[in-house]
Amino acid sequence: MPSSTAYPRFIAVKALAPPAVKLTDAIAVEAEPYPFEFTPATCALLIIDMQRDFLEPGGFGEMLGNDVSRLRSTIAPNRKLLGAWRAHGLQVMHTREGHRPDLGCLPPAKKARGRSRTSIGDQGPMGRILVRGEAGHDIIPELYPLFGETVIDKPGKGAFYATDLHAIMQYRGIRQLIVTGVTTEVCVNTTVREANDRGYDCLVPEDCVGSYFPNLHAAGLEMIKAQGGIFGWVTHSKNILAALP
Ligand code: TIU
Repeated sequence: MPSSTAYPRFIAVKALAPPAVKLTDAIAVEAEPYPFEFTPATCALLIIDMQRDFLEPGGFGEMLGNDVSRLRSTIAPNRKLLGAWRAHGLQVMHTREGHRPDLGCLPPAKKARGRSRTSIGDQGPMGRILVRGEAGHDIIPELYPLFGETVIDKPGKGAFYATDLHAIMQYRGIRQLIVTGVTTEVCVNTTVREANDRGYDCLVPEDCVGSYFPNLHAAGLEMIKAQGGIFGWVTHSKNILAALP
């Protein structure tokens, strides 16, 4: 029999040692207006409306007269953050803005807004614009949801209005959100405000949200973090990645 000293006991003990920080521990992320403290196990990544209709030519975003290429810089940082959330087994949720094929959940005022030649529900190059089940309504392939990740179909700009998002968060014990996606001043901002009024803390990584308008993007972030974090916190995704165990 070899003596026990032949075994690399020290290395084995090191390998078995628990991580210094657990996913159920609170950690702090450098953010504005002050560090965001969160518990990864109860903090979901909520990716707003990264749909072909907003990020690709021929969809709703372009129909509104926007340069959709402006949103594409958000894809790579979102992929990185999503990869980290998945690797840690943390909760991921995606939203899609759109309407029932019968347009029953489309307010007539939203249909009429903008006075454009084509509007929501009309045929476009990626199918009927902003209609559930159409190619343009779906999430871009780069960030496509995995089986088991929650997808919230929302008729409005906010992810809580006329959806079961709040109930799902309650059932799963989600208390904080990292909110990313498009657009900063419209659906991201509305969702952060709705979450804030329901008692949730929201952290927005500035490189993972985007707008067709740089000035509104900046203002959208400013509004979230102003007045001591009136709606939430703003950071860069590198700070979140650095803070994860
Ligand atoms: N138009 C615009 O900036 N945004 C939207 O209509 N929806 C979302 O922000 N998702």
